[in-house]
Amino acid sequence: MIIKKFQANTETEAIMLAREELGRDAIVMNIKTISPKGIYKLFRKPVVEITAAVDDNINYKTEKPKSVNSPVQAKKQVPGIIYDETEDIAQDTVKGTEDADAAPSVIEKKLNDLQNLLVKQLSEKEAAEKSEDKEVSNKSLACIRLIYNQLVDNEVDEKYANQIISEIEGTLKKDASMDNILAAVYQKLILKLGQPKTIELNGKTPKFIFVIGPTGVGKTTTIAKIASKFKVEEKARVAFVTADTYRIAAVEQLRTYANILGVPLKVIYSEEEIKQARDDFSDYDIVFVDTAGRSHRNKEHRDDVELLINAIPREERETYLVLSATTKYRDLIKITEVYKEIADYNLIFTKLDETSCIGNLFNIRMLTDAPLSYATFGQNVPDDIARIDAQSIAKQLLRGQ
Ligand SMILES: Nc1nc2c(ncn2[C@@H]2O[C@H](COP(=O)(O)OP(=O)(O)OP(=O)(O)O)[C@@H](O)[C@H]2O)c(=O)[nH]1
Ligand SMILES: [Mg+2]
Repeated sequence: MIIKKFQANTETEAIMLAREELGRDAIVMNIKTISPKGIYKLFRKPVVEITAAVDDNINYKTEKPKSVNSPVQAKKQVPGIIYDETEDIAQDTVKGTEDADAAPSVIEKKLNDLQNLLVKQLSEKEAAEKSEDKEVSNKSLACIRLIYNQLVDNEVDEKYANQIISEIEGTLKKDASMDNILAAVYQKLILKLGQPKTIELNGKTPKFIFVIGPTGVGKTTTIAKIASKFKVEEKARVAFVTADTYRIAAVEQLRTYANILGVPLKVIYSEEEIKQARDDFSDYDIVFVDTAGRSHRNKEHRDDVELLINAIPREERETYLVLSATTKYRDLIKITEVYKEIADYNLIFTKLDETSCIGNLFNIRMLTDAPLSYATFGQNVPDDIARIDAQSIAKQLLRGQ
């Protein structure tokens, strides 16, 4: 007798697999659903497992020639079989039966006894294995669930939370403790957040810093904060350019900051004028270019910004996309897509003081692969700004509200 287990997504598929290999006479001895264990519960669906058997001695006794597809040979050819080798158990018993007419009932009875015995043995063995690793995996799984929920509570996209969990899976021991799992997730988060990219004055100067982004997110205020640090702490020669000529108030806002800091300001209306500004400010270390916040859906505006950025050679400029941490995730996705067409950017997040959920910082970093740079957390110029610290973001993502 050959007894085998077959796994498939549905019972019908599993039976088809069994018949394919063992022939149409195969009988199904047991059917059960196997739920993935431990960490796999998060990612894999349950499968149906059937135990099927066929009595190859009946074939032997009736002297049917074994074809290429006979059960024994087919077994060696069909891949994907999970369980094997509890075969030929009934061979001796069946061989000893001389009377051909009596054979079916005797064989049937003995087979039934054997089937029952085997099914019992198999299920006892499985139950023992199950209870053994259940204790361990369930404990670790509970920790993973907790951390996963924490990330999602902090608005990390489920897609990315799942990605992190599946990536640490291979590195964890079967009986990993909460501390082990937390440490693995924390490290993964830090790696994914990456090294922050901030403005450095070590290349060719003047460096043009383009600040782009939607309306009212804090572009102008952020320029004032960063510029102030360079002017005061690094004693750098700083200049301002504004292309935000759509509103008088916008120019006046930057002029106010320029006056306070004692830096020159140029208002430009065209691509030619920014090229002129590049010549005029050739003695400066850093030139901040403020742009108008218009709807990212406005194509004409996007084209204007793109022309301005491209007027400055690539190696002389950096672009920073300013996003508010309070903006809805779905809108942030659209905004980042639109600006990706304009330039390669680094990410600045503002208004962190207005939200306790910073999952979007992580989500947008994952989505765009753009480096994170600064975060702002209040209206005070120049104090409420800092370079993004991956460790502190990772800690916040793992912390409860
Ligand atoms: N709470 C809070 N408010 C901020 C922050 N950054 C800027 N703001 C405020 O947001 C408002 C808009 O800031 P702006 O700097 O004018 O924004 P903008 O992106 O230049 O706006 P437009 O030029 O009109 O597109 C102001 O009231 C700022 O004080 C921040 O980190 N936290
Ligand atoms: Mg502005």
